[in-house]
Amino acid sequence: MENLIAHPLPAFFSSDHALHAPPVEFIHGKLVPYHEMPQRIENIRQHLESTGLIQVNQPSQKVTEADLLRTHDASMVAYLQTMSQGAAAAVRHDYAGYNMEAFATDDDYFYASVFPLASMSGVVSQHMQGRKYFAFDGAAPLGKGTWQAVHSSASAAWSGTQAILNGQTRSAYAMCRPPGHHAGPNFIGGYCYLNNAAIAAKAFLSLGNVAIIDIDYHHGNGTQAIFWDEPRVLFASIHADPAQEYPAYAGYAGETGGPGAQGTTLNLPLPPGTAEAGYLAAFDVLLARVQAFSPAALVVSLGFDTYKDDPIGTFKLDDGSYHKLGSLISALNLPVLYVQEGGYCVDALGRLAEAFFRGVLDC
Ligand code: Q9C
Ligand code: ZN
Repeated sequence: MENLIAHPLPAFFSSDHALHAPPVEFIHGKLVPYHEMPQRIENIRQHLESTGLIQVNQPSQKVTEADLLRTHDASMVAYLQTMSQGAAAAVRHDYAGYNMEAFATDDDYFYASVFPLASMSGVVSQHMQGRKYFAFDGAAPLGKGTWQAVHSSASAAWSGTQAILNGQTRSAYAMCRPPGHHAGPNFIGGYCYLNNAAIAAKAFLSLGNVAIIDIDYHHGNGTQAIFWDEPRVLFASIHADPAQEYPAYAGYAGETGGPGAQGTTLNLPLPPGTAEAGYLAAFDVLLARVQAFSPAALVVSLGFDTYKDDPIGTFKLDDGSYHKLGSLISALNLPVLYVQEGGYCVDALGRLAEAFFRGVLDC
């Protein structure tokens, strides 16, 4: 089947992502190759370009520090920059106060080493000489190219947002790598450093209320935290039950928003192993809530780690499921920024993205 697409979807992609390529992560007691690898987004780009479904642009604008600071604390942004510089300079001992140790591999990345408990905080801050710690897990190591890669990833989301706000397009695809939805106001983790979807949603507030649909396998704890007390942003997520899956501490159905924003967080956790029927039933609930919220714009945190062969997810979606999800979202008839999050069955990602965007574009 060879369809000519009259209006390819504008997509934003930076080759800077490849500057961030941690060698390993620690899962289930073993060091394994880092799942969030450069080939992920390269496969998606190459495959979608060959189908003609998207038109790839370099980010037209860099997101400014001022715009990053609408989403993240200044101390955290400075920390990302400092740690990348430190990795380049190879002065390890200086960074113990940030709770980061270099891991001895041929590629030098800092990995978080201790996860301080709330009850330890007095002791910790003294030993850290007033520095703050920012990593909530060991899955977001920092190397010399990390800052440039995450800044360019956020800039892809930013450029897509601006293209929509400028009226150049109604929808766009931010081909973000690294992903962002586990990064919060002042924390990193789960392969995420800057919250690309949140940065976009903040900018869309100039249009009115904004809804974020998060369909990554994992709960978007970072996005939820950023908008916890923001009544103008609905955060609606379907994900594996955090009682049994990462990130464990957030994503429960009882989390519905802060005192100033009751009912603007919707968590629909599903059991591990959920297949298409169960997923789509939850998606109906999510769509009804989005429609009731009447947003002016939509941000989709798009993960393909719900795929049946994903190496770290357990859901059982297939190509047809993604086509349906794309159609259902498109039928909302809203301006949409699609933001790439997870998905680790690397060889299938191009095909899954094709199925999803054929659903979106109805072709
Ligand atoms: N025992 C995204 O899909 N797993 N992130 C860490 C630690 C981290 C997934 C396991 C999974 C993060 C964007
Ligand atoms: Zn995920």
